[in-house]
Amino acid sequence: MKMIIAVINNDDVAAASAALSREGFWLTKLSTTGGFLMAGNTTFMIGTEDDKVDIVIEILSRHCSSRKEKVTSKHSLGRGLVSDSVIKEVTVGGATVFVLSVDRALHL
Ligand code: 2BA
Repeated sequence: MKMIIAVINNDDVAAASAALSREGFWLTKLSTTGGFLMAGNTTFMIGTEDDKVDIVIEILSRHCSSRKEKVTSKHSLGRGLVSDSVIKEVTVGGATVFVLSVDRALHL
């Protein structure tokens, strides 16, 4: 069994979670904050069988698009920037996906 942890842009959450549920996957959604942009995003936890991991990744890639976001220093305080005039463009997502092995999964 695997645990897929996927950080998703909030704009893609509704479509991605609906598609996963439609395909029969179980998921938990956590409200999270990116450490760089300090903006809200959503982290999915999806427990599934090893042979279904690629299906999940395919669904996520279909519904999570990458986009450019402008970053001002106010959003980047975590990196120690101080000038209000600093504006930078970063490419955010699709989705950032981690696949972890699970030793045991129990529903008690
Ligand atoms: P944030 O940390 O807010 O990062 C948003 C975007 O800013 C990133 O997009 C990337 O384009 C840029 N970025 C992040 N850290 C940077 C740095 N140190 N220097 C330059 N640019 C940087 P994504 O890579 O698509 O990441 C989207 C969100 O996924 C992140 O939001 C974070 O919440 C999560 N994430 C990405 N990689 C991660 C990792 N290795 N571990 C944990 N969470 C991660």
